Amino acid sequence: MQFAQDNTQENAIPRLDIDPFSEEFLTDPYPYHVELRDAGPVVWLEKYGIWAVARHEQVHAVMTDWQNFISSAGVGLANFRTEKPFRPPSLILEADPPQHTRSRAILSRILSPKVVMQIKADFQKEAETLMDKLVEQGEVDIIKDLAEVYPLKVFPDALGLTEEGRENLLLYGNMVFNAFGPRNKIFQDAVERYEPVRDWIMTQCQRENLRPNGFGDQIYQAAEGGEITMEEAPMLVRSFLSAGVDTTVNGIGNAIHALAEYPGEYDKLAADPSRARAAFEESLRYDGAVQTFFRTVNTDLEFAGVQMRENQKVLTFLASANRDPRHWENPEVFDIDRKATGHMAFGTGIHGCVGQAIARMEGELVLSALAKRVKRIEITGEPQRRLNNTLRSLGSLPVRLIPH
Ligand code: OVM
Repeated sequence: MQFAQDNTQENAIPRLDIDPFSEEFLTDPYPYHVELRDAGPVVWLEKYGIWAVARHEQVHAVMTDWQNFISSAGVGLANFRTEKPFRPPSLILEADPPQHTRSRAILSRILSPKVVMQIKADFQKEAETLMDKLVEQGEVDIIKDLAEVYPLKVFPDALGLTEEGRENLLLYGNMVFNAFGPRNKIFQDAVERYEPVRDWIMTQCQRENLRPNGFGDQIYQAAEGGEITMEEAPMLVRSFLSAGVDTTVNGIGNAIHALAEYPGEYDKLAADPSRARAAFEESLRYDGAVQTFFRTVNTDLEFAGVQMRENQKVLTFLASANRDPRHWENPEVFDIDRKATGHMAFGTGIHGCVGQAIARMEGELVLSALAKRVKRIEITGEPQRRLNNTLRSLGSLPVRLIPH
């Protein structure tokens, strides 16, 4: 690491040549997070000419200051003020107030904790049925047979999507989350695989393809009520398709991976399945699906002792904040008894995950169905990573499920 001797800065700025989108980093980001956090509260990443924050305090500070650290210029590496977005910007993720406020109000109503309670019975039935089948099989792939199957069933059902072609959502999500990073090989491969399903995705956002009164149709009802325009409705449905599947697929995959790697923690859960919610929460802290998001500096400002300039990009390491020893005790330990609240896996502030109630419910129901049936999880083969510029993702986790 080098320290710049810049007399205009009160403190020397740590300048690192780490590439957070390299294969080495994405394969195991956690040792790099230590380096980033220890270098300082804010660091400059030479390779991309961007700021980065990796400590809990600064990640939280950036995330809660939406006026200075804006989203409308994109929440990936690209700056929409100077570069063409790879797709029309999201009306909620890549927006600031007042546009963001309008979109957010609709989505928070559709995904409110009250609504989530009303669909819980359906989501639970699916989790229990699927787990019965997996335990019967005995030898399964947690990713391909469970983590990719469950969210791809329950969430599109709630949206009101047709049965046919739902697996296309995985290719779409994979591409969207890669697109927050640089135009590297990982991104190029994802775009290539998504290209054939591009039209299918946008077609699913049309009202005639959404079951009456499902989440998707409710967006159109909000448009009828004048909250947004009819042209904006399919774009908000697109947000469900972008953010609602890959996130929970990887959240569930990472949770069971952590439990399989910490048999002592799994024992606690298997002895008391009512701890499923706490176990899922801790897995979000320990190995969350969404690792990073960017913001854009709206106006020249000073932050944590450094002078930032309008239009500069700031990379926030959510998953590093979640293991910052300045905030957590023994952060490298997966401990389902810990109070994991305050983690950044869902972000925080006005852009904090609007679907977090439904995400938590999916995680809880899957872990609880597992714990009720399975005494022990044995990893039977090398877990395979699927590298993604934003998501912490496994492609395969072969296990044997030993029943009670
Ligand atoms: C969206 C969107 C896409 C990806 C992620 C996300 C985590 C939102 O299109 O609105 O939130």
